[in-house]
Amino acid sequence: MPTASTPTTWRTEAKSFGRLLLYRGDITRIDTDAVVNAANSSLLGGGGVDGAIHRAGGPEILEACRRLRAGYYGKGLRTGEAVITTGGRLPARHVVHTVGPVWNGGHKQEPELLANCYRNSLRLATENQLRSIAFPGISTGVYGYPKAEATAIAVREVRAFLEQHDLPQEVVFVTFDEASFQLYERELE
Ligand code: AR6
Repeated sequence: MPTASTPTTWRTEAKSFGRLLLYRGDITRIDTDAVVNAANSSLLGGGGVDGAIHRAGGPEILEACRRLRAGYYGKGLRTGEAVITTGGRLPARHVVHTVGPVWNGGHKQEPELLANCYRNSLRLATENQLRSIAFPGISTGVYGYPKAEATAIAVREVRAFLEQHDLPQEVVFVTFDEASFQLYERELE
């Protein structure tokens, strides 16, 4: 059966920086082993990337999130933590849900919490033997994290992790707009 969102030719369009790739487009169409969702602590959906992932992936993802809430994550997922579910009908087999910090001026541990999102998501990828994972710009939408700072943290954390781990082999940064793409490009070059 065809998936709701068929993968695009993203791979041929992505810009490659060794094990890091940069792609401008819709993360719900990327067929990496996992895509990361910029979720909220309820895990029960929202707008932005979260809404797009649940829409494209279908009800299986929400059911998996509800099961997590019924179990260990009864109080929800804390900022900086990450969990993994099925990808439902997405081209990606898994979704890693993480909760980014809400930007509050920068003195409420936002940088550490955002770094934790990347580290914990990558740790789940390693533990689940995933070869590839795609990240959106966590916290850079509704949560208001300044994009340049968030991009620097994302690239720094992913690079540091990959230096220490063979898996995931490949990490894709997915941006929606051209300005964000250029921020990543500058960090990666
Ligand atoms: N593909 C790739 N990037 C996207 C897509 C997409 N389909 N859609 C948006 N972006 P946001 P946050 C970019 O607001 O700031 C939700 O309601 C977007 O341009 O999705 O972490 C959750 O439930 C931006 O740069 O996530 C939470 O309540 C980035 O993805 C809250 O929003 C993140 O924007 C989380 O806010």
